[in-house]
Amino acid sequence: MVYTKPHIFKPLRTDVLTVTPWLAPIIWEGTFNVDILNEQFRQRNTTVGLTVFAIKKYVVFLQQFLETAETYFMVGHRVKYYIFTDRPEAVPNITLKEGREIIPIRVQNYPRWQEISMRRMEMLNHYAQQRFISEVDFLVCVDADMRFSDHVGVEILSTVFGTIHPSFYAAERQAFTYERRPTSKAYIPQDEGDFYYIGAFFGGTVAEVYKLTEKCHKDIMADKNKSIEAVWQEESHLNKYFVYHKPTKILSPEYLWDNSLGNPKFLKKKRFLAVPKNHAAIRNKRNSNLK
Ligand code: 5GW
Ligand code: MN
Repeated sequence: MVYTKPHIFKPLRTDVLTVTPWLAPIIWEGTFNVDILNEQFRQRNTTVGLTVFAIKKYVVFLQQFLETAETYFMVGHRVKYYIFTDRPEAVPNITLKEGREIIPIRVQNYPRWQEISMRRMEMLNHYAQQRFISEVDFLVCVDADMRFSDHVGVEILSTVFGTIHPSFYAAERQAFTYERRPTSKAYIPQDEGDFYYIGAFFGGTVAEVYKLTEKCHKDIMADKNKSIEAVWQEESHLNKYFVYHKPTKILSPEYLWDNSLGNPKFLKKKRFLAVPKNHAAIRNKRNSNLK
């Protein structure tokens, strides 16, 4: 394999932070050589599970989600798409590349949207133990109202990873929409926290995603017993988890962008984009924090 040698005096990016104070890489275009990484992960015959929930009307997002994933997600590697849905018959029948497979998983529906969103932690935790552990090496857990629009590959894989929320990459701590009520298990004090992570994209090894989803689910249930619900549901609990269990890799906003946020200079690629929703048609009510 032919590639340019790294150079101590030539940092690959000087406009953005590329490593955290705990020495986790932050993944930006220009900081990695995809050929070297592909070689490493192919040598181990890595299998990646991509989990997505499509409950009720959200099945409409699946076609574009899966078609764009076939073009951009983990190309050349083994992939299992785990589609959690109450309507397995509505999962589109798409021709997949070799080594890739769609696995619908029937799950129950919950009447409140907050519950649909939060219960993902419980279901991921259950299936991590039940089947993912014997079927894949890494899990990548994402929202359904998304489309891939550029390369998303093995550079994201690590023991446990989170993604910087595209609305908060430049924000100060006090502006992060962490849960600030001490009665909630998701509470984060004003002087703690590193980044504001988005609930729509996280992952890691099956063992680590098991631990993460178990803690988040237990804390969600503890809150429920005290009749409190964190301000941004499971995203608040994920942020709490990452304060005390630092991610081993962090994905830059290249990995979760929303075109309504414009085209900042530092953003060299838009890899995974929010699909604009007709909020009235797709759901009853909710104000997104992707604004
Ligand atoms: C329904 C109404 C309001 C909010 C969420 C839903 C909903 C979410 C649903 O009916 N079905 C469903 O499968 N979901 C799952 O939860 C999808 O995977 C969705 O991507 C995820 C998070 O909900 P989003 O995408 O509406 O949340 P935001 O914060 O990205 O707008
Ligand atoms: Mn979403």
